[in-house]
Amino acid sequence: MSFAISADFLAAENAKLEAAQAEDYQALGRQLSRRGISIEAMTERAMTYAVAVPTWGVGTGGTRFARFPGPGEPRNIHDKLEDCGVINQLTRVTPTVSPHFPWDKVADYNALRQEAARHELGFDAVNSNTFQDQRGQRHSYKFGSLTHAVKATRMQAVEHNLECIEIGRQLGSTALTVWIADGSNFPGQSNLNAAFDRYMDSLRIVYDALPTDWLVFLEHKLYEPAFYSTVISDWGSSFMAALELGPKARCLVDLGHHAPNTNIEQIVARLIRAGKLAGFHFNDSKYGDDDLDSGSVDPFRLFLVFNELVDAELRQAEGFSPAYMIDQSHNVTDPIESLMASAIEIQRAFVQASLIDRELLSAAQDGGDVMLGHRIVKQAFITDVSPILAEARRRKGGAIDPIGLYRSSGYRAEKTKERPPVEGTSAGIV
Ligand SMILES: [Mn+2]
Repeated sequence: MSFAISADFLAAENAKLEAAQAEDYQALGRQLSRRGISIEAMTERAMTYAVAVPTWGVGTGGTRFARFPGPGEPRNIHDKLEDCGVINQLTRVTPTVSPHFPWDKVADYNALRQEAARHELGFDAVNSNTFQDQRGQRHSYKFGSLTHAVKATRMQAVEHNLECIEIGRQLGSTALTVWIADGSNFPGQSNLNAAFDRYMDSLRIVYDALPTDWLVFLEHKLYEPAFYSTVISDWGSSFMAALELGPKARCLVDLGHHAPNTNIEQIVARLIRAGKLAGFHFNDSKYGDDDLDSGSVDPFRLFLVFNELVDAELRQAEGFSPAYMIDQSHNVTDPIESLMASAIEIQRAFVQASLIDRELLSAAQDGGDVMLGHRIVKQAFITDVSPILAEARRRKGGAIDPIGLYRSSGYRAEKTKERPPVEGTSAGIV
């Protein structure tokens, strides 16, 4: 019998914090009331928010130089689901997982779906992997996959994506996320337009195989592992591809896949306007695709992205239905703690952006009152909505203090006993 955090333990830990939580919640409620905001409405709103956890995120990641495994790491998809279940049990904001193939391959996907349901989890977008060679693979992706110059290699990559759709269908997923590492390291290595044309040819086959209610998410990235050119390098290339493919193709924004200082919230606004925003891979960064914890380096940027999202939601922008996923690499922290902290920071940005009085902001913008417009946005950002988030968790049966509770539960120590270390776990960076 594997160790699980019991409902009794959770209730007992929460009981210790309930009085303080009630006090903080009431104080914030009075403050928000003076601003014409109902804390109850905000708490209910917080309770509706959800973000998917990547199955690859619960293992320790690594860099190009090394990987330092943590104790009690998940050894397979079954252990990963267990860890993802704990993240949702305590935060109540991550009810789905985003799986990755072939890393999460099993023989029976119906059984896997039921196993996830026992952890109160469902499946979000499935991710294909043509950025590394698998054992026994016929054609190598060293010089590309969906855009490879050799047709047989492209077709192998296409077949893998078709297989991912089939697996996803069995898991109850309705989207395929495609990120390719294809690109070049040297000027002259690749014909920039020919590579894009081949991408379109490959993606068209994948697109045509999508079930009616499915979407394909195209993920762009400006560099790494290719360091001179990337085939789908930016939102422009992604948008062009999605536009040519058709209504079931949308653009996925991984926050780390942009040059430093890029105005990501403006890209988000443009994609919303075009009805082409697929959703997000949330993470944070200082320099490049650092895959750090969401909200850990630049929480203001995360908030500004949500400012656009909440604006689009409230004005019911056409075709607006973004998928929210985390995509991080945890190298020096316990991945469960990092994912819980990140999910909470993402939910925080959602609630903060919801505090903005849209009519007042619009009036300030139209009236040329620059400082007022800025202050409205900034006031929402500096409001500490922690008591709302804690209350949303408490009401949904989660933990008032998820990381504190996780630590005192001894979960990791128990898993370390249950899970002897294995070679080559499938954790990484996407
Ligand atoms: Mn990503």
